[in-house]
Amino acid sequence: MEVTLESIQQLKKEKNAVVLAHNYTLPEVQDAADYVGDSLGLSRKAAETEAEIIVFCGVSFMGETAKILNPDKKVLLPEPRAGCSMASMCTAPQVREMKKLYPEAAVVAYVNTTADVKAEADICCTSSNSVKATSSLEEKDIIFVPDMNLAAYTAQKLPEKNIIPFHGYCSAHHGITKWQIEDLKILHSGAEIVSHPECALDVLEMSDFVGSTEKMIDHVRESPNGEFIIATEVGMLYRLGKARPDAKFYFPPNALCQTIKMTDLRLIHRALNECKQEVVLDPDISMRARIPVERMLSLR
Ligand code: CIZ
Repeated sequence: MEVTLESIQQLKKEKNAVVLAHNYTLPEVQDAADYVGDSLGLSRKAAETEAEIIVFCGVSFMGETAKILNPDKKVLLPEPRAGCSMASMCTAPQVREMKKLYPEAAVVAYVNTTADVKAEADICCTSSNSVKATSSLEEKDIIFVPDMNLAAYTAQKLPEKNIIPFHGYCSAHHGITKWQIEDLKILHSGAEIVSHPECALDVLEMSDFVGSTEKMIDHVRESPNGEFIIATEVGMLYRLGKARPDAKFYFPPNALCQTIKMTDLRLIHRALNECKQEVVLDPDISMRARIPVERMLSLR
């Protein structure tokens, strides 16, 4: 049977399901989704939805976050092997060790973490609210996991805090070098440099704008410029192109997350049809992880 957007719309109606997709997913997946966005927007949508089934098109920590917020709903991850290399770099025992070393410190966990790691945190954050989440804590000492680049970006914005980073990173963003950006700038001297805070600090320092994927799209939409060097995962081209069909976008050649591209229309159809590939979490971990996720969502 041919899988079409129409057949997915039909299944969504029959099953009372909503499809959420990250900005890096394949264009066909974004077209099938009810909402496409960054981690914060997706978490908010997951928390608000009335649908009985959430189909999460992204990587496993995103599906887990939706399940943490909706323990009584079915959350389906169409491709359960779609992991996040950064999330798998940091384990709960490692965070507990850091807590022992810095007993006075509070823990900020980027949402790109497993549920077990979130369960160890005082607050979660995304790339769009890491500064707000960190500054909402009374403690001066902050253990920040797992992304050392987001930690460095946040530390630069909050000199009053003592940020203790875990040494994790996103392979797609950490692999973007300032030399690649400089080369692109030589070729396209009028282009604005728009970067994601998972990039290394030397890339951020040469950027005209830094923000989460959704903030990058908002920035590009509003900018009078017609050319942009984009330091994030190449899947963003689809939304950027829709936001600014008149503009030109240049990406570093290696900015690719393979696992987020594993989900396609066929897998979404199968997950919906068979109601399989459900995200299952330990209820105790899930309950503990919900506290820092909700604390983040309550930030205004
Ligand atoms: O969509 C983004 O900006 C990513 C990759 C993470 C986030 O925190 O939203």
